[in-house]
Order: sequence, then structure tokens, then C-alpha cells
Amino acid sequence: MARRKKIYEGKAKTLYEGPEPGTIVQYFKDDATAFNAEKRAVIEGKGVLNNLLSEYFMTGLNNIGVPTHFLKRLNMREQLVRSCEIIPLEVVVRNYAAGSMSKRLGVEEGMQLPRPIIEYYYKDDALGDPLVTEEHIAAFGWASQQDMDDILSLALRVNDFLSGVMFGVGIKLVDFKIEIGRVYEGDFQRLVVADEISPDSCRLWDIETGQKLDKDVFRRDLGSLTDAYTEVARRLGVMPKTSTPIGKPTLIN
Ligand code: AIR
Ligand code: ASP
Repeated sequence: MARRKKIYEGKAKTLYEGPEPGTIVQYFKDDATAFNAEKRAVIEGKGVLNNLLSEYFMTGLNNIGVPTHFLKRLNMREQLVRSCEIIPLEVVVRNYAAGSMSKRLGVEEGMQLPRPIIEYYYKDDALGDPLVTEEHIAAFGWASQQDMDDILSLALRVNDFLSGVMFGVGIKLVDFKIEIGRVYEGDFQRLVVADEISPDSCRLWDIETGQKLDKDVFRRDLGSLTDAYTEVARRLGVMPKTSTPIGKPTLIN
């Protein structure tokens, strides 16, 4: 097979040219980074888990009519997605206070917010992804007013869907980050949920015990990240297939 052309290498994923125009192969690496890549590790199996979990969430969104870039999973580490132009914003939705919001505003982690709060961060590693307002976004032309209306509606629909799915398996969706892409269809453009949705991009707490089942396990050295992500995958029924166990013969009397 011909070598694929690498388009972009990020911290957790590599993008290759897809088999057809307008498609991209998204490869999930085992690399974990935090605090703008100050902290790094390779966590065996993380890429496989995130590939399967992102497939699960994106497929669910597609099925309820929330457009995403996801087309299909190709293998344990790769998925085929529609190529799109990423809007340079990290769109964060918060249901409970945690992380940078708790730090910035001095509110206790875990406090339920009266309503979901949406924040925008400018995607720029050199600047450490600073928090920006809609004024900045409009003034610098990163997105139009129409885009911002569409982004808000997408973010809230993703929040409702993900919160419901996670609640169904005993997990609280504290917050999450999505990225939005522009897809061009002739003279028209529409916005789709892009990148990935996985425990790398969400905060997930067990409802009963409060146990963290997301990337904070790595950021804060709370134990095995693989175990945490595996638990999320197990509860959602998307465990990676290991070699089929050969069962013991069943006795029939
Ligand atoms: N996030 C933000 N940038 C990268 C990621 N993954 C996600 C975090 C968390 C949410 O956005 O994983 O779920 C809010 O992050 P923070 O650090 O602003 O509290
Ligand atoms: N992924 C980002 C980084 O590499 C931020 C984070 O998830 O903490 O630093």
C-alpha cells in the first residue's frame, strides 16, 4: 500500500490524507500531555480506547442529528473523518465547577452550576490557549455571529446528549471541550463537531463515589489512566476486542 501523506501531527493524534478527496484518516496515539505539554507520558492503549469512545459518542450524535465530522472507524487506532477547517476555538461547556474555572473564580470543584456555562478559548499552544470573549472572536474574525449562534446550539446539544448517555451509566458529565469544523458543500458551509470526544476532553466523575474517570487521573497523578478509560468503555459497552477467550466446554446433563 502506498504510504499515506501526513497532514498534521498533534499531541494526541496524527492526521493523514484520506482515501478520497475531502476525507482524512485520524490516528489516535498513546501520547498523553497536560498543562500545555509540560507533562508528558505514553500510556499504552489510550489511543485505542479514545478511538472507540470517540466513535461511540460521534455516532450517537450523528444519529440524533447533531452533525459531526465522523464517517467510520477503520481499525483499532484509526477513523475516517470528513476534512474540515477547524475554527481556532476550544469550546468548553461546564455543568459543575472544576479545573481552570474553579481556580480562576475561587469556586469549589463539584459545585453544580445553575445552568451550563459556555466558554471559549483561543487555540494557540504558544499562548497556552487563553480564555477569550465573543468580542475577541468577532473582532479578530475567528467566527461570525451566525457561526457563534450555531456553535452555541451545537455545544448545548452535545451537552444534553453526553450528559444523558453518561448519567445512564452512573457517570456525571462535569465539563467537556469540543472543537468545531467548517465543511464546505458547494457554495455553502456548515459547522460540524470535529476532533474527538473522549475522556481526554471531558471530566467524568462516578456518581456514587466521585471517582475521576478522565484525564485528570493523569494530570493529577491519581492512578492508572488506562483503568479509568477502560471503566468508561466497559460501562458503555465499547470495550476493545481482545483475543476471543476459549470458553470451557459446557456440561449438558
Ligand atoms: N480541555 C480543555 N482543553 C483541552 C481539554 N481536554 C477540556 C478538559 C476539561 C474541560 O476542557 O479536559 O474537560 C475544561 O478544562 P479546564 O482545564 O479549562 O478546566
Ligand atoms: N491537552 C492539553 C495539553 O497537552 C491540555 C490538557 O488537556 O491539559 O496540555
